[in-house]
Order: sequence, then structure tokens, then C-alpha cells
Amino acid sequence: MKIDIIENVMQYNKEEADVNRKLFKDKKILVINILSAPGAGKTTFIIETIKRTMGKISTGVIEGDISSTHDSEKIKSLIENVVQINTGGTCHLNASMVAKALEKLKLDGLDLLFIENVGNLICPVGFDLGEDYRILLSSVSEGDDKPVKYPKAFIKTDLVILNKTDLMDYSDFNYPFFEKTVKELNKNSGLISISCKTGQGFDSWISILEALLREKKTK
Ligand SMILES: Nc1nc2c(ncn2[C@@H]2O[C@H](COP(=O)(O)OP(=O)(O)OP(=O)(O)O)[C@@H](O)[C@H]2O)c(=O)[nH]1
Ligand SMILES: [Mg+2]
Repeated sequence: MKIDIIENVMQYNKEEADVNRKLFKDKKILVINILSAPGAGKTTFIIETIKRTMGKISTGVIEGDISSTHDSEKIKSLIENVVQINTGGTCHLNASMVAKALEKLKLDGLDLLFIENVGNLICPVGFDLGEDYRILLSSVSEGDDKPVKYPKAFIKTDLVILNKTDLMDYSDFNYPFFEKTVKELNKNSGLISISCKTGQGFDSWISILEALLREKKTK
């Protein structure tokens, strides 16, 4: 009986995600769901991306947090089109939360939508939101063993971005070990390194983003 209930929840989420996906396809909006542990740098990454693409890419953000409008206020200092979801304790976003947030977003003319998921490497992994791509942000300060300890997050992603490389010299982070375990878990995922603090790696990231946007517009 317990299994039936879980299956029903996941089936319902899948149906809602498909509705979101169709809307994104019709409007030709590239949607990226960003997952990470708390504090890996999701909000900073979104802000640094917007700063580098303003005037060229029209971006909206759905900001997922347990509570507060702290992150959405930071992003609103740059762009208007930001909607905060407070889950009130739930450790992940689901497709119907996103559907509700979409009612408040201006979708016409939007090129790119970032969904910042709740900081957590476990719960968000199983919930399809209707996104085109998932980014898993990991950071040097979390340590090099995150792929080993939270494999599903790394298996179910399209791109792993290692953030906070400016801290590499102050830590025992073993990059070859990190890279090896990421590749073993998911051969299809890309892997790039960035620092939101110094800007290192952002040229590569923006090139990837521009290619994804071009692909979405021609689909
Ligand atoms: N040194 C360094 N600090 C960074 C970098 N990126 C982000 N930070 C800092 O890391 C802290 C957390 O960053 P956030 O962007 O709030 O992280 P988050 O993943 O959005 O956090 P939650 O929303 O709480 O899960 C902040 O103090 C950032 O200034 C980086 O590349 N290098
Ligand atoms: Mg954040």
C-alpha cells in the first residue's frame, strides 16, 4: 500500500512536469534546474551568469527555498522576472510548485529560465520539473568525495560544475579523484570548473549556455 502511494505521487509529478515541459517548448524557453548542497553557490552562479548576459539573454528565475526571500531579493536587484517559492519545510521543488510559480512569471519574450532548487543533494534528484537540463553544482569547500557519497545527484545530471576553484590552494581537494568519480558515475555528463568569485571558467560556461539557447530556438 505504501509503495502504491509513492508511485502515485511520482506519476502525478511526471504528468505535471510534462505540462510544464510543453509550455516551455511552445514558448521556446530554455529551462535549467540547478541542484546543489546548501551554500555551493547556486544563487551566486545565477547572479554572475545574469551579469554577463544582460541585454543579450532575457532571463527569469524561480527561486526555491524552505523559507525567506533572501535569494530572490538578491536576484531582483538585477532583473524583475523572479518568483520565490517557499516550500515551508519540503526539501525539494516539485512540478506543481513550479507550475504555480509560472503563473506569476512573465513568459513572453523569455529566453532562459533558471530554477534554483532547494539546497539538498538527495530529495530534489527524483523530481522532474519539466526542465530541459539539470546542472549539478558542487564546490571545492564541500570536498572531493561528494560524487562518491551522493551518486544519484551526479548520475541524474547533464552537467557538473565545480565552483569555488579560488579555494583550491587552501584545501586538500583532490581534483583528479573528483573528475574520475564523476566520469565513472555518468559518462554523458559534462564537467567544467568555475569560480564565481574570480570569474574563472565563465567564458566556457557562457559558450555552453549560448549553444543550448541556439539549439532550443531551432527545436
Ligand atoms: N570563495 C568563493 N565563495 C563563493 C563562490 N561562489 C559563491 N561563494 C560564496 O558562497 C556562499 C554561498 O553562496 P550562495 O550562492 O548563497 O549558495 P547557494 O547554493 O545559493 O545556497 P543555498 O541557497 O542556501 O542553498 C556565499 O557567501 C557566496 O558569496 C566562489 O566561487 N568562491
Ligand atoms: Mg541560494
